Amino acid sequence: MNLAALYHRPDSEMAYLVKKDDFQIRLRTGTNEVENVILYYGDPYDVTINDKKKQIWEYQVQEMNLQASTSLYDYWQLNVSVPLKRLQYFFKIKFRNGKEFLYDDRHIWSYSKTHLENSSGFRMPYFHEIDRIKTPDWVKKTVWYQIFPERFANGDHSIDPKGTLPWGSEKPSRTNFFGGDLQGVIDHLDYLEDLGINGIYFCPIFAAHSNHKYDTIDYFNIDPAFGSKKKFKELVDKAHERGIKIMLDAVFNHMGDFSMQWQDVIKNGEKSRFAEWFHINKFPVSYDEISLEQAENLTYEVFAKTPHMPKLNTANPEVQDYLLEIARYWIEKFDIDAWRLDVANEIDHHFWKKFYREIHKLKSDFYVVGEVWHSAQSWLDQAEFDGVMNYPFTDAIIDGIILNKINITNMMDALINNLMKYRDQNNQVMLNSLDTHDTARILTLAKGDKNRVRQALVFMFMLTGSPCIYYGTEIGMTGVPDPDCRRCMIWDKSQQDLRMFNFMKDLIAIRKKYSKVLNYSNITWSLVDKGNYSVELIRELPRCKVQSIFNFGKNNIDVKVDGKKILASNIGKNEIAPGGFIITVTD
Ligand code: ARE
Repeated sequence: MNLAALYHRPDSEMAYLVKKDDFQIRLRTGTNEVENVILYYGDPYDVTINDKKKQIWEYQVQEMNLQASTSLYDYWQLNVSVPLKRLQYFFKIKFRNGKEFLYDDRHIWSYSKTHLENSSGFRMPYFHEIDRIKTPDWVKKTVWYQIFPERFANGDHSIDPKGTLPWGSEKPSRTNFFGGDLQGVIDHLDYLEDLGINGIYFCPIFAAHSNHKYDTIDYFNIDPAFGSKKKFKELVDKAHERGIKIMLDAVFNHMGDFSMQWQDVIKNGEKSRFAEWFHINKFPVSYDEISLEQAENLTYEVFAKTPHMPKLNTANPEVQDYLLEIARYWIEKFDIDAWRLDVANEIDHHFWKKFYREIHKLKSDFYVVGEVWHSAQSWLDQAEFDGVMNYPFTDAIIDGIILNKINITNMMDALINNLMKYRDQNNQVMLNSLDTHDTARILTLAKGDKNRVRQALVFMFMLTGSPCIYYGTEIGMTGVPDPDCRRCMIWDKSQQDLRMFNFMKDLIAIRKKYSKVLNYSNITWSLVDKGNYSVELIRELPRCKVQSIFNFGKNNIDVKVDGKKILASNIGKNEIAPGGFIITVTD
């Protein structure tokens, strides 16, 4: 009996309000050790005085469900309604060896009448609706498409930067330009609408020096090589007409070194009115044409080791006001729907709390997603972001299905552990990708095995969270990590993988049509047969059950909802890969 594996924490992802009166409780136990868990719960003030003048708490009991299992832990879950907005509770845990234990706020002790009478329940003293974590519903129905603007399409050659190369004529480098712009995106909105995506996630579009624009010069203007504010307004309006939402990239951890603010610091040193906008350790700042190798000797803080990206001091009220003004400006003037927060994990919580509050005064259903490559509880628990770029999710699927670096048991463990770190409402709006502008493309990682890519995509689309396709994945583009993963989009149809395009189109249509079912957070994972690495994903829904069986050796993908086949993709015999999907939904 592994009592040390028992874990619960109130007012966290283990005990929280999902909806107004719907309280979800999770309990962790050692895997396969526990026969059942009974929840004792009720109103802390429901007490009677017995004949010995002792206060006896009156409670209800309900059995918890086994929600998910990993190699180490079982996760039990139960939703209870709490009309009185307060709750006291504890667990009675029956181990398979018959021993029973009470687990409450102060004890893990054997179950006995005495212990029951002297228990101290876990408490949720009062549920304030204002404290409940809320996330935008529309994101649960969104399939995103990530665009690296310089490489999507060149729609206006009159604004090509100096030295622009012919489209796709060379491999991308850290410094070359191909003239991608906003007109190019507008020209292809029909293409995107046909593909079926309903959200565009733009990498930075504000005035900046580089081809990636993460070294911002002016947050209040569109980069001249991309177009104008007028052109951006046209793009947003035309996207919204098509039901496509727009997410921009907020680069608030640092600015570019060609920005007016940093140039003033260079010129005026500590007398600069922006001296306190940055983290400067010594004046004059060591700055000239610094090579990366000299980055160690910088007298100011930067992003990573990049001298061209001086880090902003977001604890400075002036900087806060400046960044909040930017965030508000693009919402109020251009009606954008979401911000992706660059290097979100290196900016202070104090600023993000202010940011999230201010933004939602303008649009209550605005979507805020942080770039955090690791566990992100400290931001999501505090309602600083709605979700994060779910890289732990990405890496688990890549390592499990694409690279076979880990077996399916490890993959499921990683996915479940990641899921159990967050509340349902955060899990449902995670930004789920298989590749991005910072990573190798999925088809390159799969060494050209399109069947494997399709399986990974189906798996991703069947899971909780908002799927995001990196531009070009739908037509089979390849690329090793940045800058090679940022090649020019291929528009020559003869060079596009149209089979993959049609597959993606089907998959996106399914995801959108069945997003309520597929994004349902209450899922139970179980490993059907570790020997053959089969994994069964069961979603118990009010009206139907979603059963996804992943096992090796199959080579077709069938998706059925209520028994009706809605996606059949018989992967060609010559592409049989050690893996396949059968997704069936049975009544
Ligand atoms: C590029 C190369 C660098 C090179 C630099 C030289 O990637 O290796 O040293 O050029 O200039 C932007 C550009 C990049 C550029 C970078 C720096 O897009 O092309 O780098 O600026 O000039 C970590 C951070 C994460 C960050 C990545 C890049 O945690 O926030 O590194 N991602 C964002 C954007 C980037 C952008 C920036 C930040 C800067 O998405 O596109 O880069 O604004 C592990 C770690 C992660 C790490 C990840 C990638 O998984 O866990 O923390 O991400 O690897 O390295």
